[in-house]
Amino acid sequence: MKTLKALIFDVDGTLAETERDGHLPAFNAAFVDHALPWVWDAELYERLLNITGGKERIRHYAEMLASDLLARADFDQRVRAVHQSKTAHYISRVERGQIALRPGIAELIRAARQAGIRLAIATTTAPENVTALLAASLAPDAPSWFEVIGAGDRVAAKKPAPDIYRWVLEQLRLPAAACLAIEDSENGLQAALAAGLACVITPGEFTCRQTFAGAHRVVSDLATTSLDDLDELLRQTLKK
Ligand code: XBP
Ligand code: MG
Repeated sequence: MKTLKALIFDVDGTLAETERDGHLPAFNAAFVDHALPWVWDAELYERLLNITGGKERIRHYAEMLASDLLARADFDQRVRAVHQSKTAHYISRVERGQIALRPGIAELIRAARQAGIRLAIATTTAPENVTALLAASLAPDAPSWFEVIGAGDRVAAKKPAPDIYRWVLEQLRLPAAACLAIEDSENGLQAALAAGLACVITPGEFTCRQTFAGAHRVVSDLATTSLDDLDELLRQTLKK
């Protein structure tokens, strides 16, 4: 009898290197669409990722470097418009098959389904980005494999706040002790821990320089992690 009843996956950086292959180029394409003289490179973007949420990230950048734009009465409306363009560019890249799942992700998800382990998503990205990625990179009906998809503006306080994980647990009607979170970042780890969840970290290209104090396991990827490994990890965690 497994202790583990549900796996709760983060999306960006965890399921796939979506920041490198999707969001960053999509932001830059949206800036061109909106005649903004901005170009985010990988070094800057790694820093900007400390701000979760694409709209919040654009606002933060404007607060740092574009006070003229910030002062405009229609600033919030412009941020939403830029973010909508960015989301369209991101989904277009996903649908063109430009984003592959990280090692072990598809196998673990399929094994969980076969074992009756429930699946959920807890992410900061927009929900349409999640369903597009799952359908394009896993299976056309993959979004339906996830009982709960907690995404984007579902909660006001984004990671590292625990709100999205707490919402997902409420929807699952499960205690944190029966679940395991899988994340790639310090923000995601803090959100999961604050929600009472054990958390496995698989650092990605933009988060491998972060520290993950409190993580229950840190592995480069999930290629050699089985469902039984995760069930045993949760059991050991609960004994402490
Ligand atoms: C990472 C994020 C998101 C993405 C961009 O989410 O912070 O904001 O960078 O997506 P995750 P949006 O919790 O999956 O790691 O522009 O849709 O916010
Ligand atoms: Mg992430």
